[in-house]
Amino acid sequence: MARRVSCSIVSVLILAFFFVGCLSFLTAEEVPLRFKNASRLCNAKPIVTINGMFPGPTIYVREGDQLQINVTNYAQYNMSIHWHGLKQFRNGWADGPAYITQCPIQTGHNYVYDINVKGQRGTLWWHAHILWLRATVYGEWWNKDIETSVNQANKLGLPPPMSDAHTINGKPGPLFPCSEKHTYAQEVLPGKTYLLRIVNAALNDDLFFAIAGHNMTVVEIDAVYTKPFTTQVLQIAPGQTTNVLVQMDRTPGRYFMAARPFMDAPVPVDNKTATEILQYKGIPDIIIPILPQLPAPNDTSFALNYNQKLRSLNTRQFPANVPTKIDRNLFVTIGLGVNSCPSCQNGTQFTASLNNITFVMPRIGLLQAHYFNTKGVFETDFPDKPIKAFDYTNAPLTANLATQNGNDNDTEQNANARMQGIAK
Ligand SMILES: [Cu+2]
Repeated sequence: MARRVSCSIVSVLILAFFFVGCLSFLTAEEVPLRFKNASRLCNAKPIVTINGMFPGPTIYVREGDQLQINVTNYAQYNMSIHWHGLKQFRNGWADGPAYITQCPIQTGHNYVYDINVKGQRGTLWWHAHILWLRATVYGEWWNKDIETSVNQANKLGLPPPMSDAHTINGKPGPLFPCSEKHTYAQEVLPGKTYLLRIVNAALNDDLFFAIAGHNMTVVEIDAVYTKPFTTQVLQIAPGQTTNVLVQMDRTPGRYFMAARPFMDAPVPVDNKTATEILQYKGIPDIIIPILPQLPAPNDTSFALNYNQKLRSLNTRQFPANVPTKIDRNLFVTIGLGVNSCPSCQNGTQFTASLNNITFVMPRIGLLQAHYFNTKGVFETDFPDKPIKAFDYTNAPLTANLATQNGNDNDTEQNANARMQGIAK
């Protein structure tokens, strides 16, 4: 049976946050739309909220449910909602990335996402999906308007500005200024085991996460059961989810949960520590919590070790059905190129690429172009391997780092301007 949820996007920027669990379904009540100022780190700014909430509401569904989510955009930016990690089997129209599977929802318009939840169980999440507007309900906070800052950085060819804080449940924790009253404390009962649903909602940062004094048993990642393993520290990539079991078996007290980025390349990241508090019932707020030990920000061996522990559960009930017959081999390198940019500060601009080809934002959704067989929107000759072989992993890279455009009909500046609603 279809279930219908109304979500209203409000305010200046957008934000969203949500989980799919295997619990019962809650119908979100429609909440009157309102612009909302959020304040963190002594700075207030307007942000987009969903149903007036920051972070947005949680949606609980059962496996097998069909969901209809009616998103109405009352913000002044065009945007869409991406249902991150939900497998949209032959259902691409409901996936949500703007200009990929749909045009963004314009201000004052709505779009109904029709989703079947099949073959997945655990935690997934949703968020706004257009450029850096996806930063709003995310796990990072910028004091300045992030859309403006990113546009300025792009014009100058500079890396995007670092965030001012990571957050946990929208809050940076008491290690930050003006954050005492914005600290999240989770009350727990001694002797119980809790399931924590953890989402890395940062834009680009891999994160370490730990709870002082407590081990975590990883049981599910990205809505797939894993072979359980116990660890003191999690590593979680942006967009990834991890469910863990935690036993409250320590001396009742207050313990910090903490998150900080992992970065072992020479790239500046916001390496401050976000915290929230695990608080045993009955323990007064005046007790100062203990901080967990996190690996050093550049601890490559921790990262390699941790990732080797990730295995699917692979039981008869939950098999890992990996296709073993290969029809066509693809070799795709993901990289950061450097293109010449005469108007940029250093005459160059960083450019993300696959097989040294840069994506250029199209004028209409790619799925739409595919469906209506519209020519000139995308090309179908993406190479099975990089056109020019190079040393893919070693530094320093001295070869020509320039990329090619995936679409000859447009410029990136035009595409960016269109996304901001400046050009049509
Ligand atoms: Cu996503």
